[in-house]
Amino acid sequence: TASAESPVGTFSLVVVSNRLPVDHEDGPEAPDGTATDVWRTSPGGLVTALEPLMRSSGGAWVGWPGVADRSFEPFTNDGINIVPVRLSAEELEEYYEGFSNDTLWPLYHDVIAAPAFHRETWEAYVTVNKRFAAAAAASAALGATVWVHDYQLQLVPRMLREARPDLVIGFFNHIPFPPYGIYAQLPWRKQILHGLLGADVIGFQRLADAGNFSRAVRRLYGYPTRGVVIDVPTSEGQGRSGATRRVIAKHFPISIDAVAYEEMARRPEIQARARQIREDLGNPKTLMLGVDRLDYTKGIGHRIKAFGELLADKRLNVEDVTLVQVASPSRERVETYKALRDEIELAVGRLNGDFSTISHTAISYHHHGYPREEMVALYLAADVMLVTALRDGMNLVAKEYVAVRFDGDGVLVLSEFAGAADELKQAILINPHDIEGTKDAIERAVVMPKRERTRRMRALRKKVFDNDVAAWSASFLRTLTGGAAVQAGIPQS
Ligand code: GDG
Repeated sequence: TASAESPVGTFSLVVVSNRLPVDHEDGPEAPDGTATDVWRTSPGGLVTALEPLMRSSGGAWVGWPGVADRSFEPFTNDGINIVPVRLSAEELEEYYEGFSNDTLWPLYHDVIAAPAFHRETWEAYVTVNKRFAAAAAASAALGATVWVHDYQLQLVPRMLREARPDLVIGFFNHIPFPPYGIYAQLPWRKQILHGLLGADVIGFQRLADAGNFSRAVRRLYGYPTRGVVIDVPTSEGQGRSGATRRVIAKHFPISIDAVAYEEMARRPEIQARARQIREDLGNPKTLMLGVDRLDYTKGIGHRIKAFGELLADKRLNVEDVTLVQVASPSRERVETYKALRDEIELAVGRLNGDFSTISHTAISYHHHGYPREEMVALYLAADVMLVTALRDGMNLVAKEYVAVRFDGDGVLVLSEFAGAADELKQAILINPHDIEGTKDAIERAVVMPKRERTRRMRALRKKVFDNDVAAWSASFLRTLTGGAAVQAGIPQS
């Protein structure tokens, strides 16, 4: 039963994420002079994955609409019920840019950048998590399933459970969960675990992430864990009754809508665009590609260093090989990201200054976001895809490249520190910190014989098409609702 003071909503499935699947824009002025609202669907992977389910189950999506200091009433967009959560500009700075992106993000990515620990931003994180939890609780029907996403909302599962013990609560962490030695730095390490353990199922990208999480729970709370099951006392801290809840912490590697990517790649105009891209670059023998948000976790600097040394060593020639690097703008108000942009652009400028000729540019660098069609044309055009992340939850770019290559060609160079490496074992796997090893891998990719390319790509494509994003969400939800049924004593077939 729900506790007396919490209102109960009407939706049987509620998804909660920091950003809504729609972006707000100011529309034209209405005749009475008031501004109208225009909503555009942001076609992210998560929306694609959950759209059919949201429609068929009449689900609701709770999240921030992308503009600060504005309140919006719930509405329906494309058959999905949208519940906007208000954030002030100050909260955005403290909860989102501060605690989420300047504390948790670097901490969870192996402290590649130094995490900032500030008590004020933590307070804002708690306040905003409460607001998301309240909005989700008010939307969820009795006994509904609520699926909370990502590191910005780790306190929401517990807050929800306290308000609404009737709910089935899932959480999925899109980024890595760090080893205990790193996680332990967090001043609020116990509060975060307590927050997450409010869920029935906690999903991670990799087996290792789920293991790191369970280890942290054992170290900080001493709860017994058996495989994927953690026994959590129902009244933590007191627990004298000995009653426990079963929480599942397990890996569910996220994926993409592989068929949609392949379909796009088969469109004649996209193939024509791919040919045009190669031609505009002077038809290099080998086109290499990097596609990343401009983020220090993506190892863009390491990639550029390896490429520069290959040119300097004359193992590659600028007349033959071009690297296209798309670095899409990201978190531009966070200092570390401003510094990273300067660093990368300095490196690109130097490398081009040293190696480009009038007719051949070594790195074609683009600090832009592109339409999805253009990304697919770039994947199609690229002989070698470079994913050199220093740490990455999954890395969907690697899977998108594979899905697009219906021609069975193309070579993927993939960091073992990206979650995708657990599945995509037929890529050329690298340790991006090992510059010599990375150079060898890039050279190997450039000269790889066609037969080997095809053999590897066929195996990679099987992986990506077998575990697509629909399979991912189905598997998570099956575990979640199955798990709840087990707890309620419902026999499972
Ligand atoms: C987080 C985790 C995990 C990039 N630039 C453009 C563009 N993109 C698209 C890519 C891809 C997505 O953005 C990036 O996804 P990634 O998985 O590579 O990385 P994160 O953004 O860091 O995502 C990650 C993911 O969550 C899912 O759980 O895999 O590990 O860090 O889809 O194609 N798309 C367009 N224009 C661009 O310029 N249209």
